[in-house]
Amino acid sequence: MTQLRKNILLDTDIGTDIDDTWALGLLLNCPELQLGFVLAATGDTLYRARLTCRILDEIGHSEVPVGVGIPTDFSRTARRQEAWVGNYQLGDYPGKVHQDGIQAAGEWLRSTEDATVITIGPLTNVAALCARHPDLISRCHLISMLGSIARGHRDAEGVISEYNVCGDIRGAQAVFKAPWKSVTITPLDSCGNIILAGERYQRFLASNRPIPRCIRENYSVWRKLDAASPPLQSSVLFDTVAIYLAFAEELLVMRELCIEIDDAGFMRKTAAGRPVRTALDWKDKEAYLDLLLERLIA
Ligand SMILES: [Ca+2]
Repeated sequence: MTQLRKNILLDTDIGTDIDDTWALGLLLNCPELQLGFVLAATGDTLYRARLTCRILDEIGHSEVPVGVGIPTDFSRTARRQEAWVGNYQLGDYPGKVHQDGIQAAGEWLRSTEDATVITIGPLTNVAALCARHPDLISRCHLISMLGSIARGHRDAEGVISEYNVCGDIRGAQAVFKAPWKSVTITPLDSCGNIILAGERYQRFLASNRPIPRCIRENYSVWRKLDAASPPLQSSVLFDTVAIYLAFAEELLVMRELCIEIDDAGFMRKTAAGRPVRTALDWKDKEAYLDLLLERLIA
């Protein structure tokens, strides 16, 4: 029997760190997942929606509707892929574009069986969805790249207030209090050191498929604005792990933790917290890097 593909709503702050662009490419190449809606999150959400539309158009996926999410403080937005977006406007997208992305995302959730919401940015949009549609949220699963339990970036010991939490702490707290069917996260503990390098990166460079080509074009524009990034490997691909968790988790060490988010944006393990399926570490990180590469160039 063929398994049905999971229906996915992706909420993304694509266009600042480049890992969202890789995550979007990975998602579209996963046969287990059906991308049904993309919602642009945080900062200059119009720019992020234009970037999403141009990527989807370029790689032949303009069947996916795109929503402009709630704009927040633009000073948090580095428009690092703007040179690649160029003059591309929302009206150029052959697919559907929704100026009120929250409303349209709510309608999509209402008409979709057993949806999974994947969030890979600060949680302003998703908190608004929870406030407007608590009845819909109780039918959905949530998967997030979010937080830090015992480690920070690049396996550094110690807990930090992670970007997607501290980008909207109240939003993150509200999302954690909403009645999701299930909540699963990849904190920095598992996603903070995912890099394609060496032979894997060479194979990524050599692929002529539309998705790796589009990621490479964006990465070269992005990298010009990030002098710290080494030339012959990817940057850290945090958000790809949230995509992986939407169809498998056997390569990860998973634990059910009760988590609360405090007012400074730290995750605290406490009996009063919400149960969260948490990817704490890898059972086999090398196997994940192989899978990531094979999916990206498939
Ligand atoms: Ca992100």
